[in-house]
Amino acid sequence: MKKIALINDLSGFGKCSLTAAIPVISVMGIQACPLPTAVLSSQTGFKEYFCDDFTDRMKDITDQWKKLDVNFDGIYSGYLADSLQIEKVLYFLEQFQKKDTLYLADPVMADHGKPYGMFTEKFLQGMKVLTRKANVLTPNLTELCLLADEDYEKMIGHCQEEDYIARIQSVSEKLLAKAEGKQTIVVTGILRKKTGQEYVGNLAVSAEESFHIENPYTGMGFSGTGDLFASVICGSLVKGLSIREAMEKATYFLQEAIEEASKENVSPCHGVHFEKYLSRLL
Ligand code: PXL
Repeated sequence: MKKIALINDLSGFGKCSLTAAIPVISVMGIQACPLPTAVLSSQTGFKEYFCDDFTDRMKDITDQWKKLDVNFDGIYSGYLADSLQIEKVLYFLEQFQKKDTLYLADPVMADHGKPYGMFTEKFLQGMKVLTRKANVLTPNLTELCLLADEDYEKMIGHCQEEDYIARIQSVSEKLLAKAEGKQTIVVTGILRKKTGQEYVGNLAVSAEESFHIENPYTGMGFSGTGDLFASVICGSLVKGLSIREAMEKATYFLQEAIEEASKENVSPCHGVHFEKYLSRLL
């Protein structure tokens, strides 16, 4: 059976990180091997939360796995609490990243132009190093701009223009040029208005191809949808699907769950009822 190492936190509420990745990877017929980076009462978007940081345990788990002599077909790293955790992931990659391992890095650090609590200049520099080692990157537009040293506010100033997606593509290409090997960048949650209707889309850019899939935007964003999206991409690519097939699968899985949560006014920090749609990934 194929295996994916999931380097992410375990949050009791918020349907994100490991509680999103484990069910998705499992239903896709792949063994999910969680390496928890922290255990939280809920994701950090809640007003208050308890967090038990696992930074010190990350190397211990990595070393024990090394002794087990296991191999991974995929490695997926998500939310990391600080730059020390980035170093622990780099150590994990030294042990387990082989030529044919698919490494997906989700550079979680900001959204809608605002950095998350863990963000520092040092964290960004660490994330730049980490993401260069990835085969696939899933930044949102804010994270793409941070990684490529571009001005996010200036970029979204062009959101009503014809060439908005082409502009995002050229920033992605700038980042691709800096990477060591072949990479695919999937820019997630791109919002734009066309003829009075708002759309949300994802743009995939690699050396070979570039394409953009978008759907009408419900006006609401929910905790964990980025993690669910990245999990489907990672599982699909490990199973040998193309990036286009992977993105179509992720959209088919999430679109209705997001529409339903928006209609039912689900509290955004609690996340969508993705459980009802897991069978779409079988
Ligand atoms: O969904 C990203 C994420 C994962 N884990 C934790 C978070 C967040 C986003 O805020 O707080 C703990």
